[in-house]
Order: sequence, then C-alpha cells, then structure tokens
Amino acid sequence: MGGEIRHFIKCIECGMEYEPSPIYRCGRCNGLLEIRIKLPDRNILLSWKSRAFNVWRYRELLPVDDYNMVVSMDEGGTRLLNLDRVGESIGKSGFRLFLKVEGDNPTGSFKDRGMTVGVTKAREFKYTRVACASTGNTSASMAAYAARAGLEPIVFIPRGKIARGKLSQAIAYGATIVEVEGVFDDALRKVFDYVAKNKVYLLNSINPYRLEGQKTIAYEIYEQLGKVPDYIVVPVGNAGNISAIWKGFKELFEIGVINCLPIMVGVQAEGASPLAKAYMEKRSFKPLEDPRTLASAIRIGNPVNWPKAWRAVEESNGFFLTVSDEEIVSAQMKLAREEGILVEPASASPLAALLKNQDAFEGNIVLIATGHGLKDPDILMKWPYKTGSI
Ligand code: AN7
Repeated sequence: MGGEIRHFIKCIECGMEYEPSPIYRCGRCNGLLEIRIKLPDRNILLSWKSRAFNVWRYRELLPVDDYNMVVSMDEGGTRLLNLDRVGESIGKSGFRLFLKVEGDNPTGSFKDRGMTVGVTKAREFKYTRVACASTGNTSASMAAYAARAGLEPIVFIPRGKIARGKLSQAIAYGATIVEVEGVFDDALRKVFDYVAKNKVYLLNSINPYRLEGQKTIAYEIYEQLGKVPDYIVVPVGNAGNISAIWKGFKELFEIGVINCLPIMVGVQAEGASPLAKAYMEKRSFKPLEDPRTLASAIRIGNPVNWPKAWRAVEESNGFFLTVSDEEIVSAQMKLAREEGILVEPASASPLAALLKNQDAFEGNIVLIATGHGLKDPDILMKWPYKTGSI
C-alpha cells in the first residue's frame, strides 16, 4: 500500500472535512473529529483471514497509508474467554458471557491498540515529542510506543492518583513525568495548554487517530465469536473506547460483513459518573468537579469524548449503568476467584453492572476487560485471603 490517501477527518458536529493532519478539534465549531475511511468491499474478510491476529490484520480500515511507517509491538489479538462459571453462578438461562481480555496487550491495556496508530501518525507528521494526560494506562502505553519509535514521551498525571503498576511503567519506558495537582481533568487541561504552545503531538483520545486503533476490538470480537454479540459492556472514563468500538461495528455493517449491530452499554463508577447520570436522568451533560472512585483508571469528571459516547449508546439502543466501588471490587474478586482472570478495578465494572442489572441483558454478552490486574497491586493486597500452616 502506498501513495493513495484513503481517509479524511470529519467534524462530528458540523460536518466540516479536513485533510489528514495533526488536529484535535474542528476549526470551525470546536466539535470532536473523527476519521472517515474509504471503506473496501466485503471481500476484505478473505485478506484478513490470511494474516496474523493483531491490530494490523485490519490495515485496510486503518488510517495509515505507508505500512512501512508502522510502530507496532504485535498489539491486539487478545483472548475472548467464556465466563461459563460466572454465568452459571448467576443462574439465569438464555445468556452467555464472554470477556475480551485487553490485559493481553503489550503494556497490559487496550490503549496499545490506539498507540500503535497514534505514534505511527506522530512519526508521519514528523513530531519528535508526544504527550498525554493520563489516569495511568495511557501514559504507560504512550511511553512504550514512543520508546520504540525513538520519540520523547511527556506524561501529565494527577499527583498521587495513579496506580503504582502504571506509573512504574511510564518511568521504566523513559517518560518525562509531569505531576499535576488535582484530578485527571486538571492534567488534561495542562497538556492541552502545553501542546498548544509547543511542537508536541497530543495522544489523548481526543486525537481521532488513536480511536481508529481501538475500533479493532469490534473486528476481533466479530471474528472470534463468529457473529455479532447482543451486548457489548464497556467501562467509561474519557469515553473514547466505547465510541471506538461502536465505530468499528458500524464500519463492519457498512461494508456488509455483518447485518446487525450490538447494543452498547457504558459503565461508570458511581462517584465518577457525570455521563451515565446525565443520560439516565435524560438531562444535558454537566462535568463533575471532584470525581471519586477506587477505580482510578476511570476517575474522570469531564469525559472529553462524551458526545461520541452518548451517540454510540443512543444509536445502538443501549444504556449507561453505574456501579459502586464495593460492587466493582466484588466483581473483580469473582473474576479472579471463579475464573482465574485478574483484571484491574475499572475493568471489572462491566461484570459488576451485569450482576446488578441481570434482567437488562440477554443472549451473547461481551464484557470488555480493559486492563490487567497487576496494574494496581495495592488494591489486591487489601483483599481477604486464607492463611494456612503446614
Ligand atoms: C483500564 O489512561 O483515561 O472511556 O488516561 O485505563 O476510553 O477513557 C484510561 C482509561 C477503562 C476508560 N479501563 O476508557 C488513561 C485513561 C481502563 C482504563 C478506561 C481506562 P475511556
């Protein structure tokens, strides 16, 4: 693949179109941007089948024209495991649970799918530095991909509020760490300021290229299940991932690979649920000043991508749910102790939401486990456990 440009950028609010370029918001109306790919026809499935199971298997649907530029670590291709034991313990007939294990990715979270595309674009656009604000996983992922590309990573994090596993990764991969007082939202404001004044490429999920990598979760689920699931349940923080997964399914539908779409369900932690609450209460979105939850990955009060996530849920006839910290930890323990799968707290929120709202679901349900359990060891050390003497 070379030469021919197969995508453009479009504002989701006013429809303004842009050439491929390093922009983050519409110059006319300040709306969020999305990538529009010139879609191939459904025969593309055959090419996919002959390739390795990873993000770049789907390269025709990714906004990179020169495949030689790609910065990759064989990300994606994560396991889709059944949760039959958990399913049986619920004791409800007519449904089957699956978990998409995104902790399988190179740095232990779904962010790697976005970073392989985002860092590739940074290189194409000739940046030498990349930056992000992060609750942890984005910083770990960006730092690793930047290292692999020979770029300089700068991460803005809320001081004292990111899990140890994640901060230690960012340090290990050589990021410059900028600690910001406050919460994630304060760090995001700081990084917006910083990239406006410096030649640094921004790799938060407001960057529409990053979300393109993340949409491959949808393609993989379709291929692994052999059909479209009835429900996709996703933890929501900055609200990029749920938007990306929905975009992935819509593209498969437009190509004609699938003829139905899943219902999208977004889950937020009760103390950090500005989007879920606004949607459930049928009122307009208002950011939350002081988000609180032990699921630090999704401790976000002003999700940048809320308009995209709102639309994803609305278009799919889906809904938002909230779960308490106790429900999150109890779901996290259930996954570990009944299925042998360790995920981080945010990633257990879909199971917590399902356990709490069983009657809202039926058929094949895919829960997205966004990050690995070892990311946040301090939480695990507080779990009760049996001791024995031999
Ligand atoms: C494990 O790393 O926002 O709704 O800065 O790490 O797309 O934001 C992380 C988010 C879910 C929410 N699960 O995804 C960051 C960051 C885990 C996460 C989310 C995050 P979005």
